[in-house]
Amino acid sequence: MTQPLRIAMIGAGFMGAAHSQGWRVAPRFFDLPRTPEMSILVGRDTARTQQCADTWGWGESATDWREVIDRPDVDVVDIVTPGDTHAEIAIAALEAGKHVLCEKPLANTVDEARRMADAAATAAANGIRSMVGFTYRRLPATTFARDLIAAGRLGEIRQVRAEYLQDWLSDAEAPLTWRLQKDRAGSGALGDIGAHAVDITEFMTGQRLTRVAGVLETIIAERPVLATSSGLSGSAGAERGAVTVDDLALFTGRLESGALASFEASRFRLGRKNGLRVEIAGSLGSLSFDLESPNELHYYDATLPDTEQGFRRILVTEPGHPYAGSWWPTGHMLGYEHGFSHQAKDFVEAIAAGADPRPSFADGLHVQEVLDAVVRSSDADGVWTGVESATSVASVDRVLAAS
Ligand code: SOE
Repeated sequence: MTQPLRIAMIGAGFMGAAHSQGWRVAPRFFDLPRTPEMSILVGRDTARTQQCADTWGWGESATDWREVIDRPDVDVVDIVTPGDTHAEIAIAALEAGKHVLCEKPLANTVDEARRMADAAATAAANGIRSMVGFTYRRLPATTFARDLIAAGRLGEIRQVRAEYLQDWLSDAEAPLTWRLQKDRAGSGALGDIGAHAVDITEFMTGQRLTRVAGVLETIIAERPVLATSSGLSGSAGAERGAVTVDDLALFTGRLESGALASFEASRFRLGRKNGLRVEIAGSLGSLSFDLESPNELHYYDATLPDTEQGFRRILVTEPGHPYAGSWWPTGHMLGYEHGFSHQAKDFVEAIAAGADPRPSFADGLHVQEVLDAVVRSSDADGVWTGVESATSVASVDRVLAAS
């Protein structure tokens, strides 16, 4: 029997269901050094939270997160609430000595993210670990792409194109949920899905963005207001309210090496449902990934004779591919939910090993700084804008990696 790791999860929405699945399944497929125990689910509404706890497999439910993070029988706090609450909960949990997993984007503002990264650094000195939930890093295909690039198989990185395309807001009558309100969500497509595109680019290339130039657009300015006061769910009435975030973000960035990357985050690309696509071209080859076909990585090897060149579809389900060996026989596919199990596995392993996992809160802060630079660039009509402290964070990482 391994020592249990008792988890309290704050938040009971879509991400709550996804994280629950990750915690529940990870110990059944991976041989973990400590067993995650789904102890307490915290939500706002007593009856609904208990119902979610029963459905998802949590031991008990509660409505006061402050009380829960102070409980001695809680080791890990998993935060899956809207962005405006991340900083307060994460800092309090770290100060209470709990390991913290926080959904992306880390916060709604750079200031909040910086305070969170500072709290994480202080806690790390006392053996408390923290991590941000950029789960798409943890798919076999994306991790394998990172490994190929790190091994030099693409040569010098020359160009990146990263886009995250959805269409669920194309309907002008879709209601004004919290994701469309700046005070709750921080930003729109930029923070919700553009953050993934930024993180996956930096993860795969091993480089950070140093400058950006971009434009943000709100395509539908007003939407039907939800009947509930929270704006989280409920039916929409005749009243309309202002959308205060972007619907579409287009930007260009420069990586540390000087290579250019182009980004698009849209919830208006009709027909594209959850298309996180990344294409990276180097001097020796290219890689292409599309989340709508998550088990495939397309690899173009320019070192082959001209007559044999062409994109090769690699089915990333071999036992030798990252994470894949613990699941099904070759060719039996993984999907969206598996990233959450891999996230749970990696976090538990880091805690047990006494190691700081990635993406760290410092990584999350850096992504927040990129998003903030895009907003500042857009406000200034698209001028090139420096990503605050990119160099200092990058050099801190290099020091950590070397130690
Ligand atoms: C939004 O639609 C969303 O659920 C994001 O919030 C998630 O991070 C992304 O994985 C899928 O899309």
